[in-house]
Amino acid sequence: FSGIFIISLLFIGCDQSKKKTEKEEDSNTKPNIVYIMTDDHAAQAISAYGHPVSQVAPTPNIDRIATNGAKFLNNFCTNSICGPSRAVILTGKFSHLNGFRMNGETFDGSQPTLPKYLKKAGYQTAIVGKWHLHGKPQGFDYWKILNDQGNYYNPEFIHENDTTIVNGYATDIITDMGIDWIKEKRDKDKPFFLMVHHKAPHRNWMPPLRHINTYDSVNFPLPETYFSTHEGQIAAQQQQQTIYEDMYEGHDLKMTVAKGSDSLKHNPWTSDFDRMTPEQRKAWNAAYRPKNDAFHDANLKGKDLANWKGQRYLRDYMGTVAAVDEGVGKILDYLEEQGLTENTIIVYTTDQGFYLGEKGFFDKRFMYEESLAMPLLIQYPKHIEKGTTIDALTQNLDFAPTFLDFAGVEIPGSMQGQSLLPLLTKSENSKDFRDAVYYHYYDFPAFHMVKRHYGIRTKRYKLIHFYDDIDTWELYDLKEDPTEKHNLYGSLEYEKVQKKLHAELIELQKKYGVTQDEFKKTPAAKVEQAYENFA
Ligand code: SGN
Ligand code: CA
Repeated sequence: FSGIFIISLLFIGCDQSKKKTEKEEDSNTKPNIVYIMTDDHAAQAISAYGHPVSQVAPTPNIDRIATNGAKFLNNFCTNSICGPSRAVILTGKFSHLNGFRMNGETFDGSQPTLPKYLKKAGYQTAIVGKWHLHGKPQGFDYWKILNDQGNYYNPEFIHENDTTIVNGYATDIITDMGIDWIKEKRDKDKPFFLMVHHKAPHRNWMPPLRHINTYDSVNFPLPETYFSTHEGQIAAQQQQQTIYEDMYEGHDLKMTVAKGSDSLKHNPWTSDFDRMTPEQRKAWNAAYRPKNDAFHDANLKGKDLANWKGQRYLRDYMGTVAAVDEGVGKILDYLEEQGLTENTIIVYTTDQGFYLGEKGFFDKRFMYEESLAMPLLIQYPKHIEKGTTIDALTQNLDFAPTFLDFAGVEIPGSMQGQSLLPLLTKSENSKDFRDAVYYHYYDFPAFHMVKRHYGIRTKRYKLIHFYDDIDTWELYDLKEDPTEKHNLYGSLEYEKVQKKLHAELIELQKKYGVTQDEFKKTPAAKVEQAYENFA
């Protein structure tokens, strides 16, 4: 008996020491992940993507990630709106499976998520900044989140049971919270996963005081589709997100009622300005007064006025981006100083694409290119070659499987995305990755009145079905018509393409488990009422 006992003790001993070495090895080799995500950052406003707007207002720090690692050229969201995109990122599942289809719903936090899987695999997990899924974050060792959408100046943060105002500028505060967590709050024996989620550059585009004049003398190129009349695009004709028609002149464009006054024109959400300290407000007014006075003197009308609004929008938007870029630089520098760069995957992305005047729009929601696209940059010197570009059709759906793959965690079969690791390490060719992506937007009737729609995008084509209070199809040949001006649906020349896309769309819906329940219509009276309410 005693012999057996001693032998088994020996075995247990061996086993334990083996486990320990494995664990030690794990924490040395498992990469840290710093995931920086902004809110509404158009790829057009990141200089690494080469768009003319960003060339006059570059983002040198964000570009460092592209230079040191990989840039995705065809990365898309599955549902172009804040909360839903975040839910897809956390779960690796489409909205119809994770249950969060539109803003305002509450995310079922009890479901399996990326941070929970990573935690189980020995990671320390944290999130700071925008959450917007309502309900408290689960699966994070540490969290401090903005209250709802958050504010640029002196924002409120929720932490466990407290809601407190933190004085300062949101982007700077969130950056510092992220660095502080890496520096002071984590368990340094474990690999870590940190999500840094900014409010910027979300509406109402309030730059920090240090950037309220940065782009005053820059003339941003407005897109050639700025005055589009959306021929053949009924849903686009009926949206309410046109810069020169739907932006609130006070709240969004910071326009004043008269020369010599600091009083804002239409400003339904006064809290964005009222929450500034008297000193902040004074500095703000001192900067905007001369610009607004000059505007009053110019007495602009028609297209000139619309162009002026486009410039004001872009100057403010890029002012908020400038602070994001500085924050990214600060995080990158800190990781470098600490010798953490080699073993840390650094990601820069945003929750969905955004319009900078294309088709006359701001906001997102549509399956058109600017809001479907999601910039994505990833560096990880150990495994990703500098200056890699990837043109595979990728999605936010792939983020969770990718991070799990890098962390050596088995990807759960229930996740619908694919790991991007083989693309990043060049063991898989872009052309073999995926033929088409599926998209489905639900948030109607709602702010901006973009109708429900779903569709398929391949490398070259896009087929969209707008439903609910209309029933229209749109087809684009992105090679011939990259700005999606010509709806080709029903054209003889594209008959075959159209048929094939319809068949592929049905296949994708089958593959991803989309049922008839997803295509519900809103009662007509409710839609009508909403057009009035949101106008
Ligand atoms: C707010 C914005 C809208 C925006 C939604 C959704 N208005 O309602 O313009 O479309 O959020 O944005 S605001 O003036 O109140 O900011 S999202 O990023 O949360 O999806
Ligand atoms: Ca957003």
